Amino acid sequence: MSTTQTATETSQLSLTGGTIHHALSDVVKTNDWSDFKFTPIRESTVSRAMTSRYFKDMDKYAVADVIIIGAGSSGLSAAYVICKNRPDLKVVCIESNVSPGGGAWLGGQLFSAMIMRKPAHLFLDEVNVPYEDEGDYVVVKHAALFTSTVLSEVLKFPNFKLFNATAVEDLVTRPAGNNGEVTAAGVVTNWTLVTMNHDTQSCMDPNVIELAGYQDDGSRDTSAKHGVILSTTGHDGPFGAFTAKRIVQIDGNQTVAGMKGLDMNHAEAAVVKMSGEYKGVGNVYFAGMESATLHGLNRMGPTFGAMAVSGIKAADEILKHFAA
Ligand code: AHZ
Repeated sequence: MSTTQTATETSQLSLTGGTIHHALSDVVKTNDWSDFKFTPIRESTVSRAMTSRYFKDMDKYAVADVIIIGAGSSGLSAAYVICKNRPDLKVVCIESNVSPGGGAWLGGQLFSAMIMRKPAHLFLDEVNVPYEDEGDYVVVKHAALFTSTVLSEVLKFPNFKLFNATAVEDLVTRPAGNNGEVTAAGVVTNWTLVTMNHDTQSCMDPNVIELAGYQDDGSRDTSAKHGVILSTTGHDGPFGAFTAKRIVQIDGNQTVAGMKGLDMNHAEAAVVKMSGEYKGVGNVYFAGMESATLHGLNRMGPTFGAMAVSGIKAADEILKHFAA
C-alpha cells in the first residue's frame, strides 16, 4: 500500500475480483445486467399514487394542532420535539422553498462545518448527529449532516406533514374577547411560485389551513385545545420574518424592531430568552432568527446552538399549552 492510499481505497482494491454486495445482488444474476427489469407500471398509476396522497394530506391537515411556518434549523428542531412528545397532535410545516432546511445546509460564508455552543450539543446527542468536541463548543463536520438528520427524523413521524414549495401569505384571525383582541386561527397558503407572481397575473386566490379548536359554525369549541402557530421564518428577507411583519400590523401595539449587529454571546442567549409565545395575538409563537428580527436582538452569525435551543424552548411552551 502506498503511503497516500486511504483505508477506503485499500478495501476497494481488496474487493477486486471478489464478491460484490449491493441491494440488487440477489436480483441481478448476469454479469452485464441483461436480465434486469422493473415491474411494469402505468403512467396514470404513478400520477394517482402521488396526487391521491397529497390531497389526502391536504384534507387531513386542513385543520392542524400546530402549524410551523418555515423549515429552517429552528423550525425543524421544534417540530422534532413536538412530534416526539405528542404523537396525537397534527403538526404541519409550511416551507416556501423547494428544499427545506433554510440556512442550515452550510455553516457560514458557504463553509461546511456547523458550530454549536454547549449545551446545544445535547440535542445533537438526542438525534445522533456526531461532532468533534472542542470543549465549550462542538463542530458538526457538515451542516448538511445536522439538517438532513433532523429533517429525516421529523419526516418519519406519522403525525407530521411538510408542505414545501408552499408559502404562507397571511394569517387567519378571529376575535378573542370583548376588547378588540384577536387570536390566530390559521394560515393562508399558496404555491410559492404563485405567491411570487401575484404582480404578474390576475387574482390567484389562496388556500387555508385552520387551527384546531373550532366548531363547524366557526365558533370556539371550548372542549378542545386551541391550535397554535409557530413562526420560524428567519430574519428579514424576501420571505423572511413573515409573521413578525404581518403580526405587528394586526397587533397595532408593537413594531418589528429589526435585528441588530452580530454579537454571538448576547445574540444566542437573547434569541432563546425571547422565543416562545407572542403577547399580543393569541396562539402565536416565534423561534429562531425571526425572534431576533421581531424583538431587535443581535444576530449571531454562523453559530447554530440558539436555533436548535430556541426551537426546543418554543416547543416546550407549546407542549405545556396542550398539556394544560
Ligand atoms: O424558506 C424559508 C426558510 O426555509 C422559510 N420561510 C420564510 N418565509 C416563509 C413563508 N412561508 C413559508 N412566508 C417561509 N416558509 O423559513 C425558513 C427560515 O429558515 P432560516 O434558516 O432562515 O431561519 P432560522 O431562524 O431557523 O435559522 C437562521 C439561521 C441563522 S441566520 C444568522 C445570521 O444572519 O446571523 N445566523 C443564523 C444561525
